[in-house]
Amino acid sequence: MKLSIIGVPTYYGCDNNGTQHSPQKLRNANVIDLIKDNGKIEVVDLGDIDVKEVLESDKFKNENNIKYFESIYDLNLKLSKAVDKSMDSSDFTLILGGDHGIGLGSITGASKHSKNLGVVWIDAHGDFNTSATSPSKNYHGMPLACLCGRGDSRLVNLYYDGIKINEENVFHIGGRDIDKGEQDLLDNSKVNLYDKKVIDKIGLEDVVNDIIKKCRKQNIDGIHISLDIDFMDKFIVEGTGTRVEGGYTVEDTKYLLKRLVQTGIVKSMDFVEFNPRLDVNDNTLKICKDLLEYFGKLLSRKELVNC
Ligand SMILES: [Mn+2]
Repeated sequence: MKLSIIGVPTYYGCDNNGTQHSPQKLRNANVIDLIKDNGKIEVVDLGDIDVKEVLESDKFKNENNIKYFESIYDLNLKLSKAVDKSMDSSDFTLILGGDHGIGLGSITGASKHSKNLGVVWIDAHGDFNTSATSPSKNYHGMPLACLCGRGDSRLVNLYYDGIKINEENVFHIGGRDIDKGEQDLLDNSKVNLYDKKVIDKIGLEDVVNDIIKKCRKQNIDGIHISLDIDFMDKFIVEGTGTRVEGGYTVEDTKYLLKRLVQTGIVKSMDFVEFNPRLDVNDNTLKICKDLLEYFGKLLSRKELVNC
């Protein structure tokens, strides 16, 4: 098992300084060794995407509806290529954000490596705004809609023309702070939405059972996980920019990762929205390390626990 890591040091999608330090903070905390699981996984660090700097005073230059548009377009294009290339030569590609706006590039790259890709988007927020509906104009609230072909046409057609993921192949878990405009869009889409209301009713176990059943029925042959750490409760993850109460635990997150990896078709994952500047006593750093170490163990043993 060879796993490649790509860092994306940016905060331009969330406009909350700090997330750009996440990849290096995680490397310095020895995350690569933790993922290796005592040498069972060969980890290759492909370094960071070169993020084009934009002055804060120029954040609306060239585009009124998406902050830092120029850099967001550029870094996602570079990331698409990097993930596409990485997946040619690795069994698994792990993308360390950065804010969640990088999901556009990572999934665009991953979409080249499955005939019928599924995306599991784990997040307190919908990330399904378009530049027209977004209240904040922060791109990290828009990438999922873009991937499904909605929103700014330059971003929708990034890397190659056309939609990157079929809506019925999107499984969104954990939503509990969804804007009105994006809720309307989601309600009129084929996205599979397992928001807090649904999870409270049926439980995480049946959520995953349903996702796995649909993946089989829809002949999904590859899964990309996009994990926003604000899926977890606001009192658990201090080191992230848009915390929401009523969230989930570290154990819940591990459970989702375990069940998904056990399908044997997860090929790539984003790990996003860790903001070291907002962290308190490295509490969130410790959670990130724990989750990534656990993830390495899952990957190295997945053939033993296939379901
Ligand atoms: Mn998100």
